[in-house]
Amino acid sequence: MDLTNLQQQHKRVLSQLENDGFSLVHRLCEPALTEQLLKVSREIEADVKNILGKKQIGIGSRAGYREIVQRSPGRWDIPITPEQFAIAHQQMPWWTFITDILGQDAEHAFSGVVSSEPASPEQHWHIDSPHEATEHHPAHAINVLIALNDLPLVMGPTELARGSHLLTNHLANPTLVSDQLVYQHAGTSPVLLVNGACTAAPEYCSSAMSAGSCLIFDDRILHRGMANRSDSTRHVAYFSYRQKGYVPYTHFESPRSVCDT
Ligand SMILES: O=C(O)CCC(=O)C(=O)O
Repeated sequence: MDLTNLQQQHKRVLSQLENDGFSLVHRLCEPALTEQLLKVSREIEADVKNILGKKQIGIGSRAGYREIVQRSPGRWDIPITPEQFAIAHQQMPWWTFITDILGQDAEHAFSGVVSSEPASPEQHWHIDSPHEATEHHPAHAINVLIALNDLPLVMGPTELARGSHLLTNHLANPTLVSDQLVYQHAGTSPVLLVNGACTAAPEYCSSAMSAGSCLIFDDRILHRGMANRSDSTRHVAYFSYRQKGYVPYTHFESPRSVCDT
């Protein structure tokens, strides 16, 4: 891509993130980077699941372990550090989006892989962190999801509710309950955000992703992983960044380790 196209793409991504709450950037990662993320993800996932063995694991952050959380049935979240992935954020193709939104001093919050097994159902709609103030502020945290394989609709890519980051503010809308937005709750949906108002509910958006494509989104947007109706496991790596000083608190809440006896 030449410089002008790159600059236009950059502006488009920033504007979509502000207005829609997300942007899908096709093939942002080179194949070598995508393969490296997939290789490390597979190795660490195999090790963790091997140690987990037949230990009990429920659904959600509090019912999991430090090394693995089952986000919804058959959907496994395994934290992997940048060091384990052998990457430096500053060299990642998404890094300038992160610093333009969160500031030059943006910090890494979490990273890892989410793998959804064949037949894993769709998740309930949720946000990853709640608004922090009554008035709308720019994003305090941004997620980057990277498709590690080609991800057709049948494998269940992430679905988002366009513009819902502007509507999930429980401090401005007393009908919303923060915990029901953050923790997956059957009653949460895009329609709930406009209950009683004359505006249309946010549009549901999901797209097939080719390997290396990145879905970048505001932590406060309503989203969910879709059902995997294929016969292969779906792997997406994620990197989550926060504004300096913002402390996320709901992602990995269990103090226990798979290594505990
Ligand atoms: O699997 C996905 O596509 C999204 C997963 C997710 O949002 C979550 O588990 O919190």
